[in-house]
Amino acid sequence: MNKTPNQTIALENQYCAHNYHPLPVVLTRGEGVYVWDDAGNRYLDMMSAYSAVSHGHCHPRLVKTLSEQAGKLAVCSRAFHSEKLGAFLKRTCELTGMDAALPMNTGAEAVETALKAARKWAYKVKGVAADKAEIIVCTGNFHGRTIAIVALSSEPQYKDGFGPFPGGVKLIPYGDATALEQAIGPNTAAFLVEPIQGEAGIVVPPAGYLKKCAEICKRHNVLLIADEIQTGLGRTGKLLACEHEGVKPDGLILGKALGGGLLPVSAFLARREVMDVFTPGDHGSTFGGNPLAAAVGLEALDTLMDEKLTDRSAELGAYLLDKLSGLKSPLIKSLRGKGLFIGIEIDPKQARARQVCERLMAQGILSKETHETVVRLAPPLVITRGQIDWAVERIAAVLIEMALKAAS
Ligand code: PXG
Repeated sequence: MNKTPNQTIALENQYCAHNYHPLPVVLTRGEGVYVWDDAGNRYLDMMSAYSAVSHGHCHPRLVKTLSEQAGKLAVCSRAFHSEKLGAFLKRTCELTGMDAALPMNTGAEAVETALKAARKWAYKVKGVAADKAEIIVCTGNFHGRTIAIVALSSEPQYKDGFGPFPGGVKLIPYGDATALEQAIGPNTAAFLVEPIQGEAGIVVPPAGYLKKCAEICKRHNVLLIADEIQTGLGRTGKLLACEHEGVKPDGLILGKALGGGLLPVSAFLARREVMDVFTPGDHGSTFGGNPLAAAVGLEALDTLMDEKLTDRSAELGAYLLDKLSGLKSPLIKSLRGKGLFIGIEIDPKQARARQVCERLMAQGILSKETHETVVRLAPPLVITRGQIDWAVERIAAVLIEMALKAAS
């Protein structure tokens, strides 16, 4: 017998760790920008699994590649060569201007890879004394959830109860290039940064920030490593968000959309000199670069280019931001973003972002709050103008309804 939504949610609550606080909806199907719940209700997905579903749900071309490869050879480990890995990584490098890539699965694993590369580069190439290497990161950063990565976080909850942490971390304010220059010392290996901070609430740094950081890093022989797990692959209206400032980082981290919305596929990419610090046995992953991931990753990149999803993101993101700017709601404290990567900051005196998301859900739009004050709008890049118009009408209605409630 089919379960009711409440039974399904209760089952998950009973058996799943309580490490998330999902909206009360049970999704069963997805196609393009839409997902459906178990009662058949349709929702416009304005969150895209934090940009993992940039291609839209179950893209037919990607599902075909996945199915064909799954029926041929799915997993064989890196103990052997496989047919598509070279082609996949060649395409990733060519599109991003990097020399070499190390394939992993989740974003956090690719960030870990970057940290290991940066440290080893510091010791073997830069000449930093053993165990002294430092990584500079920014307040508000989000790079994942492993112990080494939460050690980089400025968010107390991400660290609480998980110590002790590895050292060699310096935190500086985001958006402040002078702070970067002051923090750099002889032992600095790398500056790890998100070109736009996602989890912090779509925080766009001042214009010219990344460019200045790149110059400072170059001057001090420090690696600039861009975490583009969320901002990369078209999300902000350029293939890489670094391109908005003409910056080419020394190391680049990709994930999420690299798996075409079907699989966890990530990679750390870098200049040859950096990647060459890895020798056999230094680092790896059972599933990283498996045949299924390589086939889907390659097709995901080709689809992104063929469907001009980056241009769509630039054009439709500007369109969405413009329409939202016209709303003039007292609930909106600020609007920010680039491409289809937009945050609506809700005035906490008027409402909580979670309530806005709940009301949007009732109107057929799925989104997710960040840090209690920001509603994130990052739909699949295949969204159309008509679908944006539909969404903005509903967002407007929700904001009016909630403003009236707040005033009463
Ligand atoms: N870097 C950035 C910039 C991210 O947004 C990661 C690294 C980690 O990726 P994985 O694949 O390990 O999750 C992210 C992830 C969450 C959550 O609840 C994660 C992200 C965004 C919002 C919530 O874990 N982004």
